[in-house]
Amino acid sequence: MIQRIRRCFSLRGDERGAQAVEFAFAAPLAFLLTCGVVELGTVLFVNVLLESGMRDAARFGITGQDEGSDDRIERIMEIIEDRSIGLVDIEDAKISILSYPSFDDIGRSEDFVDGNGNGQYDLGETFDDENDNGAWDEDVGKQGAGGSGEVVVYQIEYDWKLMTPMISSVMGDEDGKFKLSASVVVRNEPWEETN
Ligand SMILES: [Ca+2]
Ligand SMILES: [Ca+2]
Repeated sequence: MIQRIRRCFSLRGDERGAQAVEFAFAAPLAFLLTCGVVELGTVLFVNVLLESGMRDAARFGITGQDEGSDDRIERIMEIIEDRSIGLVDIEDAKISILSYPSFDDIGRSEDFVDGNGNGQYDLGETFDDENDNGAWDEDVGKQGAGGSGEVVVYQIEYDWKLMTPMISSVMGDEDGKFKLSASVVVRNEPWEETN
C-alpha cells in the first residue's frame, strides 16, 4: 500500500516536471504570439487612422474654405495630424495632394511635341505645362487641394517600424518597416473663385 502511494507521488512529481518543461518552451512562444497579435492590431488601427485622416482632410478641402490662402493646406495638414492621435510622425509621412481637371486626367502625362520621335519626352522638347510647375510631368496633377469642381487625390504613405521580430521578418522590408498607405479621391464642390 505504502509503495503504491509512493509510486503515485513520484508519478505526480514527474507530471509536474513535464508541465514545467512544457511551460518553459511554450511561454516565450505564447509571449511572441501575443506581441505579434498586438502589433498586427496596432498596424490595422493606424491604417484606419490614416484613412480617416484622409477622408476628413478631403471633407474640409472639398468645401473650398480658405481657398487661395496658405491656411487651407495648413488646416488640411492639421486635420491629418489630429486624426493620427500622435501615433504617426507627420514629418516622416509622405503626403501628396494633387488636383486634376477631371477623373480621366488622373495619371495622365502632360502633352509634348516628340521632336526626336522616340515616343517619350526628352529635355528640351516643347510641352504643355498644365500644372504650372515649369517642368514636364508624367502625371498632370497640380499640387494643392484644387479649385472649384476639380478632382483631388489625397494620398499618404507611412513606414511603420515593426517591433516583433516574427512579424517584421514576414511583413517588413529589409529595415523591418511596413508601408502603410491610404488615399481618397473627391470632386470639389462648385464655388465662386476668389482669385
Ligand atoms: Ca522625345
Ligand atoms: Ca508640369
